[in-house]
Amino acid sequence: MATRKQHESVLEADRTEVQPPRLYRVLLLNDDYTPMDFVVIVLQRFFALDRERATRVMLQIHHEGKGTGGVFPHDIAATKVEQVSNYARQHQHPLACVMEEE
Ligand code: TYC
Repeated sequence: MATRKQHESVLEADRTEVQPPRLYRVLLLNDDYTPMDFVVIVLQRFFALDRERATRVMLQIHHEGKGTGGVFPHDIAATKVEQVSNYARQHQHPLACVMEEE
């Protein structure tokens, strides 16, 4: 009588290394024209900073040229850049927002 092997397959350990997601810093850049209050609102609205932290980050940007809104995985960082850039353009301010890999 012919025998058939049943269930020959074996579950093997998954040897694929899982890497942590690459992270991107979303930066706001200083300029001479965007009002300070507007930058504080942007930091509160898009980066969920409270008024005090937002004011501190805004002043750091004003004095040092750039500052961090937050650090996120790629697609979230890219969305923040788009949202901030669109919001600034809508209000006719030159505020620049960029992302860089950590
Ligand atoms: N330098 C601007 C001013 O004096 C304020 C400012 C702060 C602008 C932060 C942009 O990302 C910025 N009105």
